[in-house]
Amino acid sequence: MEVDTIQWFPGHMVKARKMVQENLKLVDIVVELLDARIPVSSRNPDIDSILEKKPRIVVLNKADLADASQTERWSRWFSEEQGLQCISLESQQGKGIGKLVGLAQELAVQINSKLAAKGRKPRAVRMMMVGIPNVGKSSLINKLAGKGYTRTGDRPGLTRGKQWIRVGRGLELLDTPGILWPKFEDPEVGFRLAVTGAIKDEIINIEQVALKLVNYLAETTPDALKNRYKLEEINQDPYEVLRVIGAKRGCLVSGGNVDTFKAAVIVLNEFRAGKLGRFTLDTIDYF
Ligand SMILES: Nc1nc2c(ncn2[C@@H]2O[C@H](COP(=O)(O)OP(=O)(O)OP(=O)(O)O)[C@@H](O)[C@H]2O)c(=O)[nH]1
Ligand SMILES: [Mg+2]
Repeated sequence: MEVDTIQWFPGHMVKARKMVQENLKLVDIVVELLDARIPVSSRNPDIDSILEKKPRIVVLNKADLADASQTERWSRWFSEEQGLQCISLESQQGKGIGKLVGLAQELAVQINSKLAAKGRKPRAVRMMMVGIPNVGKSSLINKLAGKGYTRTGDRPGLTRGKQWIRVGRGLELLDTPGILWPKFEDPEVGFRLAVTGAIKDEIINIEQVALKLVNYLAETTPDALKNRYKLEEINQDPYEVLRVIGAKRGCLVSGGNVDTFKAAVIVLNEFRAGKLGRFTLDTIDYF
């Protein structure tokens, strides 16, 4: 995929960063939400300078869509090489939420014991979530705010106008997440963000992304492609592969030609929904 297939708005990046920095002042802990399929590509490249020394938990979300052993390796890499607490989650189903609350509560205890050492009273510890578009921030907030959790009202003073959700004893979550734009000028990163659904379909070239996906699958896991679309063999030309898939799925335009755009949409949507299997696109050799 060429760089110019994506329209890039640097203005958004600056605005989003400012907003995150404003909210950062109100919280004690940050949850950095990443897509388990692309733990590097879904990371804001300036994250360390934005968050500075704020205690942080890295969450690899959408673990249900990623390769399990890769997720395990990435988790260890984040904790062993980056010194960051890291867990994996499935926000949509709510799987693993307890782990997150548990970790945050451990941090809260540490934060309060530091306060106590300075002679200050314990207080609710607050956290916020940051992540790129579509990574699952709202899903995670909804799960955290769901049954058994209560939303706390506005508090005058310091946190004026902000809504907090009580997510555990002594722990509150800011209910507006911070959006951090990924860095998608790099064509490979752009492809990975597009194929996982982080960049709006309106601003990507869907057919080009699907062609690149077909190439990727043909190279790495041809059986996934063959099984899903009942292909005897995979043509070297990805465009031809799309045509065959389109024909099988009845994507035709007048004159009997195959609508490869429709075929591209099908392949992309099915890949994103995990119907071709579980994939980690940012892979790591870490044992
Ligand atoms: N398979 C799977 N899908 C998920 C998971 N978490 C979220 N999703 C889906 O991903 C999509 C985006 O989720 P949101 O929670 O809206 O993401 P967001 O980060 O709030 O997105 P923006 O508000 O646009 O920045 C939705 O279709 C969710 O259902 C997950 O763990 N697994
Ligand atoms: Mg959202």
